[in-house]
Amino acid sequence: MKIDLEARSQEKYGRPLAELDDSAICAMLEDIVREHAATMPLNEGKRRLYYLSAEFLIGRLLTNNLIELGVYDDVKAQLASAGHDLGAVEAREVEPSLGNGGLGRLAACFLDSIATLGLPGDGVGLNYHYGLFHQRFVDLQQAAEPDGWLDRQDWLVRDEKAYTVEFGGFSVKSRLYDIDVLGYVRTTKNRLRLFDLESVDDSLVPVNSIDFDKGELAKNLTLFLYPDDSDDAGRLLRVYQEYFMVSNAAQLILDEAMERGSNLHDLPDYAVVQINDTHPSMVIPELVRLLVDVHGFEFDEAVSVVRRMVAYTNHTILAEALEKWPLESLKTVAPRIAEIVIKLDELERAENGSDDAVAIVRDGVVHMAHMAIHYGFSINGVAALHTKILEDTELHPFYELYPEKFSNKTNGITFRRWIMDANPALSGVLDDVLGTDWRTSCDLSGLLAFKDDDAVLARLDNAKTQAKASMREFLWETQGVRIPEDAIIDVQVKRIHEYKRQQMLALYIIWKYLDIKNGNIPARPLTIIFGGKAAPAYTIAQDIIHLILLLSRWIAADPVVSPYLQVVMIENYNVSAAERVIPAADISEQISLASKEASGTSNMKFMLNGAVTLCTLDGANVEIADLVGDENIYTFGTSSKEVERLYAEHAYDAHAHYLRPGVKLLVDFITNPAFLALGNAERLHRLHDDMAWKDWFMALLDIEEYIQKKEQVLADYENRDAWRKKSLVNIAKAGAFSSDRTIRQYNEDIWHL
Ligand code: NBG
Repeated sequence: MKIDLEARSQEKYGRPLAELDDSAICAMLEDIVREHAATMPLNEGKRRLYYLSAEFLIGRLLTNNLIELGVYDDVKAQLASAGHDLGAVEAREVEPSLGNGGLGRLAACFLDSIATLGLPGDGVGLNYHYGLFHQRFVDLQQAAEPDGWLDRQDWLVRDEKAYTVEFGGFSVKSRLYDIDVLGYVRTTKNRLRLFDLESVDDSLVPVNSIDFDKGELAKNLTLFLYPDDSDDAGRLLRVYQEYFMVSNAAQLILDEAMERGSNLHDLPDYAVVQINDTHPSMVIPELVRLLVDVHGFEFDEAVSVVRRMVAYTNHTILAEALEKWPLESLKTVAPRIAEIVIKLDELERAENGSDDAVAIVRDGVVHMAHMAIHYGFSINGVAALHTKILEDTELHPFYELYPEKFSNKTNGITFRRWIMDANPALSGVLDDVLGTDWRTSCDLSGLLAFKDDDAVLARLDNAKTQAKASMREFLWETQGVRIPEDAIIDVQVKRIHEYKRQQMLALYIIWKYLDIKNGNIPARPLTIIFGGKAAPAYTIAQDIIHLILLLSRWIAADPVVSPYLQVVMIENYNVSAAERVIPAADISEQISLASKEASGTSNMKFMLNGAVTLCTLDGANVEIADLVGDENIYTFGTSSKEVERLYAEHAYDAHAHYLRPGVKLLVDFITNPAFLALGNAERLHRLHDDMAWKDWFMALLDIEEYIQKKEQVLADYENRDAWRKKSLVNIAKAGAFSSDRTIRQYNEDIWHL
């Protein structure tokens, strides 16, 4: 592809490139990419993958697409010679926040890899008008504001396909928008297909608030990703959204299969559906419904067709995230689907002679995961440990029924975004040292040969310095904070959740603060960076944010401690922020309570960018530890086996741990009078009492070992040569976590495209 920006500028704006502002250039580049993508043919193949997901956290697309098209360097150079900076141009693009965190970002990485491998496969989801809320900090607390993106985006292309979705008592018309998904240096593409409502009404969303009337379904169905589900109206709206998504998806799947020659009896030869977590699992009864009611199939045959084409990925063992909907809700939303679900339940009970433990409908509640396992042909976990826990414990009765359906597919990340786009300095060093093959193979193991090469180690170190400079600039511009140049950068960025234990890092900060106060002056400054949103209905998570913000302010105001310790909580952490912060990190905090983090994917991004991991043996951390070896990672904490035992036997006594002198001191700091005066006393008391009496995710169990480990990490950092080697080994071993590898495995074991 050849681009002449000067000519284009004249054509579009009638002005020379040098005179355009960043927004105009951004819009022009988006046009160029979109128009070019429109001419690219789709990946073809008899069997097509439909990756169904309620979330696609795609991030900004411009730079990424320029990289995929292989024109990034050229565009950058043309802009530079006209006095423009591509970085500043790219910052003009709005970021769609169509996801929460790992689950949605994984879906986006997967789309990138599916396209890069040239496989025929599209993402299917919803075109939310407002993504996850925009986070602001007001009075040291999280405030949630609507995050509209549609009116300022340039990628969605209207598709002529449209369907009718029948709900109980009314029906709606849908509208489809596509975003082209390009693969790395490929001439063919896939699409992300987002369904919207024809009759949606944006004016229902009040300015500055994410509260809205949940009653007017024909107008609000696609307004929000994750409407607050702490009340019945919100939960019901979720079911409406999910059914809207899968009904459209199922109609699209049948349509396209027939267009390509399927008689529907052979549908599994034409389509395979991957259900990303339980949100899209109603696609099973919906496909059955369409085959029976619209296409005249017998129920049994319809079921047998659907069984051969649906696969399910589980992303969590947390009960709160395994959806269970009241049968009554299904009856309200889609009565025919409720009928089919009941029949599927009866059929399963008859076939397996099985009991309530694995039932789809039990006590008036529909277990979505159970339906997906019985009627899907594959179920996978997202890291080795997670899959093992599913097989041995959480889903054990299902594993006994269908051992052949279970497999592991350890998550991955796309190297296009997470190193080529996010870390040009490091990418450049890798090109020089390894040649550019790694850009397609994602194999970085050649780096190991340079473990003792001072020149290469120095170059890697220099890339880290550049990444830190870029992050410092970003944090100054967007957050108004200055980071010391020589600070160790210690980062925990992810959704705020007690199981991820941001509160444990907060306790470490208190410990460190007191330690410095006691005269133990660190060798160099430590900057601890948090980023993440707390679900609006999740009170304790908001309390944790409050504590972090308060600690940040408290420490910044302390003249003795502040030169050595800094706490930063990034406002509105998102994919764009991640791209600036992750490359700069020295320490990657992956400190979830063992057994609770299904995989984690930021752990992989940090590793790829040369951070050293400080972690519990949870999720994919276990695999990282195996790969890099003991000397290149810091692990601590109670094992997942022991944690499972503590839960099973109700044997964890939070208060006993709290009463240990070293621990009590830290927890009680949260409610010291000066602190209470500066912050929100209600939040601080609640958080304190929760930790002292409940501590459901056992932060107090691991805190002492965590503090020790972290101090060891900081001491080891001072041995700069040894640390650089650790960093090199981490980068060299990260190839295992390329999502290209993950997608190859899905394809070989599950999809067979
Ligand atoms: C998340 C897990 C992460 C995992 C991602 C992607 C949900 C429900 N699950 O550990 O918490 O990395 O999924 O698999 O968001």
